[in-house]
Amino acid sequence: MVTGATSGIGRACAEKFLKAGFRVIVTGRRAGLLEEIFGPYGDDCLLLSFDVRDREKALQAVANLPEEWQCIDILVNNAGLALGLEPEYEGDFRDWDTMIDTNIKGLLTMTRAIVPGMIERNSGHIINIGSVAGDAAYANGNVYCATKAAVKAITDGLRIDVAHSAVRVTLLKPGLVETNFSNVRFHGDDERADNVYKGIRPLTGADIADAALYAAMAPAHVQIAEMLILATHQANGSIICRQG
Ligand code: NDP
Ligand code: 8X3
Repeated sequence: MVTGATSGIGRACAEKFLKAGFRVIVTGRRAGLLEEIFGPYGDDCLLLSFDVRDREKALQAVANLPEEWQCIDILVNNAGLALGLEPEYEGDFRDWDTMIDTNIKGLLTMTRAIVPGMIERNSGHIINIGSVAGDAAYANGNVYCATKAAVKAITDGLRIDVAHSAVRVTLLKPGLVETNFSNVRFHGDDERADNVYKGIRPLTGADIADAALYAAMAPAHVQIAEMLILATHQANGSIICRQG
């Protein structure tokens, strides 16, 4: 299952896993996009449209999975977003709530819904999409960085709690990936979004999907706990060397 498969990293993960022969449950709020992208995969895909912030609906979606889709081997907990890039003392309360509800609480809801089955089967893999933003705050990143720091702690906590089982837990921490992320962050200001990737060759969703597939395909005794994946001219969340 890949959450947030309608765009960017989630879409690339779903497509990469499909190519590798997995059957994939793809989720996102935009049902039309799910149909457009994944409809052609036919029986290899199950399309589920729900908002990860709607706990009732998310839990129901998992509880009502058709029988042949109930044993989820891998959950890519990807749905998430940044909203705004402003000093903390000027932040927008609604943006903060949306980020916290999606990036932290939504990820926890999906984890709580799916991990018990993995524990019961003594098999499974949770791949959480964190960020370099969770390693250290960068200017004006404040609440978004905090949500990704929370994803890091939540992932580490889960890894401890399932260590008695064969379930594996991976945290992927991408740096600059060119997706719809910045358009969403800047509320549709495409020019401001484009500037984020000026003068540097950013990562692509496919680069992150490669890392996810690598972690998933590692031998059963190997747990890729964490990967930090940066663009070549990016050193951390704050230091980006732009050319030209
Ligand atoms: P995109 O905006 O391209 O994709 C975000 C995906 O998340 C969409 O499929 C969207 O689907 C889904 N989503 C957002 N909110 C919800 C919600 N409430 N319920 C269900 N699905 C939701 O951005 P990215 O692919 O870049 O982002 C994916 C993840 O990667 C995020 O967690 C982000 O924080 C993380 N990340 C991104 C980086 C980057 O530089 N791009 C770097 C590091 C981490 P829909 O709108 O259809 O619901
Ligand atoms: C997304 C990467 O550096 O824009 O998490 O926050 S960054």
